Amino acid sequence: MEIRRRRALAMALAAVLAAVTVARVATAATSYTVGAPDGLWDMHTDYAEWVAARTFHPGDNITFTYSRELHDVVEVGKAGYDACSSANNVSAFRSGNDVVALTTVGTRYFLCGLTGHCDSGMKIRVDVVAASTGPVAAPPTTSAGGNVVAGLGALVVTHALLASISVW
Ligand SMILES: [Cu+2]
Repeated sequence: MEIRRRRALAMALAAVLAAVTVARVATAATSYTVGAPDGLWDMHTDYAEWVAARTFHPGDNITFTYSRELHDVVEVGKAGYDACSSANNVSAFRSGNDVVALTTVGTRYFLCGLTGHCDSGMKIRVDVVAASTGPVAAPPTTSAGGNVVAGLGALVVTHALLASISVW
């Protein structure tokens, strides 16, 4: 009984370690240059199309690259994004190479604060979603369940043996 328990514990630990390893691989940080490779932070790039082709996870970061004389970057809330208003901005950047960390799950809104630029489409909405763990985490769970079934099977056999012995 004691040996079986230790074995089950070891199997469970192995499953947890495997799951942790998979989770680390799945959450590897990615850096994106906004608009690249076909554009940048400018007046021509279709940002809705750009974000639609990518999936952003916590830990990733996005970099706005542009000429400081021509543009800037203002992070706003949804209302500011919809109205192209930077009046209640969350933060403002104007280095020309601004790295923004996407630390948590949620939606971030950015626009260019120069007059008319946001209205011309220079605005971007970034949805940060949790890294998927479903399909990749499934194998360890299945193997742990298999061990439980095997353990129960051994238990049933042991009981059957004991029963046959007591008959004798
Ligand atoms: Cu601009």
